[in-house]
Amino acid sequence: MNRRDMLLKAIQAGVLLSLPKPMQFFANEKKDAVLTEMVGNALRFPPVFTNGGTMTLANSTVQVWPSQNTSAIAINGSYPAPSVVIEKGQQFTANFINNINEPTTIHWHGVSVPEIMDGHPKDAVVPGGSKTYTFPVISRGGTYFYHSHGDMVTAKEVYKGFAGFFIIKDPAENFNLPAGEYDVPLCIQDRRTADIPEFTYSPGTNEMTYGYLGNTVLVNGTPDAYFEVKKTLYRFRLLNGSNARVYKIAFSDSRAFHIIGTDGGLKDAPVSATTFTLSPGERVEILADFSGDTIGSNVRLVSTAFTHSGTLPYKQGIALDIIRFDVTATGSSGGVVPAAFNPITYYDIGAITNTRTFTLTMGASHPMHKINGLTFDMNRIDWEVPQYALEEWKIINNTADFHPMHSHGLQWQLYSRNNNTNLPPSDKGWKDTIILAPTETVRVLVRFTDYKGIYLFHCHNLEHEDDGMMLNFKVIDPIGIQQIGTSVPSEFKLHQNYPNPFNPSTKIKFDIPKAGNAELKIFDISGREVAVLLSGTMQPGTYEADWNASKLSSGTYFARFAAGNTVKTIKLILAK
Ligand SMILES: [Cu+2]
Repeated sequence: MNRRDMLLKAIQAGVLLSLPKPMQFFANEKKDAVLTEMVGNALRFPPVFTNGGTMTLANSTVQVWPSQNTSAIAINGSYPAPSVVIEKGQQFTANFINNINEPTTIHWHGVSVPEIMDGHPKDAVVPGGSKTYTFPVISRGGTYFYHSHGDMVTAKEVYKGFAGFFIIKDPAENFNLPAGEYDVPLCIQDRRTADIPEFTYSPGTNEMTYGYLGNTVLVNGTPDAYFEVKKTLYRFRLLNGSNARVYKIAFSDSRAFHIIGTDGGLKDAPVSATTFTLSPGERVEILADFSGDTIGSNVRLVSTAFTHSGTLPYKQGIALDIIRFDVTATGSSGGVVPAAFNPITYYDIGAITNTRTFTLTMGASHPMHKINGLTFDMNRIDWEVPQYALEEWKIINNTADFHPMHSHGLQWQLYSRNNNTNLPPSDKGWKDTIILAPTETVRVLVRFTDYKGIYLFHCHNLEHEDDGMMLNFKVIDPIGIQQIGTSVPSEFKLHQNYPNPFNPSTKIKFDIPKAGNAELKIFDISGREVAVLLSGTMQPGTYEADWNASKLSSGTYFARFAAGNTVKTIKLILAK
């Protein structure tokens, strides 16, 4: 057995490892707190993308470190890629031109888009080719992310620069949060001091096992970044755009801040915290208050050290500086910490119709990382999910590594970690990427409401993803709902069910005159929800739902239909 095999066996067995550290790592390791003694570089902001414009992907020369050139894979010559800032309800359009020498795609991470716009590697744009990405922005206001999703080249392309913000603003969400210069996106990416000024990407076996980790942090592409703040409240939108690095975010003086948003937008209320975990692909928004700081002082945002198996160079859990905030002036953002945001309806674990189990494993040879013993096959559909069905996805991490698991096509809700439902604030809310610590099991509640089609479920450690830790699933027609005819009705309407009384099945017809959210739920006489027949975005038409009540006892039930401004209820009699 060679050393690599021993290593992998040990990982499989969950054994903590202590391997010799190469000298080079120490020679280049940045000492904690060095940043405060350095002048550093003013935080950069990517240019804002003009909606309807062109995104040209090309090998480009960019300046990351002062007076040095870096070879990047950039969009419109910019690293990081231009930031999309768009209002909910608008149509997003980008003409993507692929001028690099391999097929690739853009994935709009966390944003709900039709299958053919999702950037699945099956829909790759060939070298020299182009594609118009266009979709209505229907997702919640929030901080999203776009990046390469080319087949087995995602990790390299993201590392070399192919990633940017996709920020959705929702004018209906007006909570007097800090805005303008006080609303600051921070894309956090790790790189290697040994490779400065290049983004050299050359993963070996260890890096395919653990992920390609760096030992220095760029924020919005800025090394040793500082940002001058006034003595007031700021909104920071944190995006982990790293390939594999997990950060434990905190301020250097351990001060409290408020967590206000997760992957899918604002939480139901701000929650005070002093730290949170941010894994690749995740976003967390915070409010930080500098009003009590002294002009001339500074505080750093850092990743604090945490323990993790493995002592390889650049290992997970090393302490890292992220950005220094220099307090330079008085001023007021006018922003507040609201008492609450809009309520989030949390799914009811008792209402799930199906549980799927996904077991993550790590093997001894490529492909190493598997889900249910499988690796990615572009042409294989691994499971089908009925639209609108509420499902539990139980993900079991049988490895000694972190796996940030991500699903395309929806925002989901974490239900528990190791059966603990008391979740930290960065986990509670709308999520599309959930970190699994070594040997951890999570239960996630999942309901696809917006689009049918083929989407991806994968690890967002990009080395793991490219190694095949990714599966295809297909969102299919909802169970028991059919569209009747093609005519568009003139008003929202719920028809009386037939037959009624019934045993055990009945049909419920409803009319939807215009696109939008619709719900059709069944309640028993005590008001308990017993079935969700529909919950999500519907196109105009007349539909018929089949409801099978074979598992319920005789009695009176109510079907409640809510769509547009209409709420209608009918009485159903189950007579067995
Ligand atoms: Cu993974």
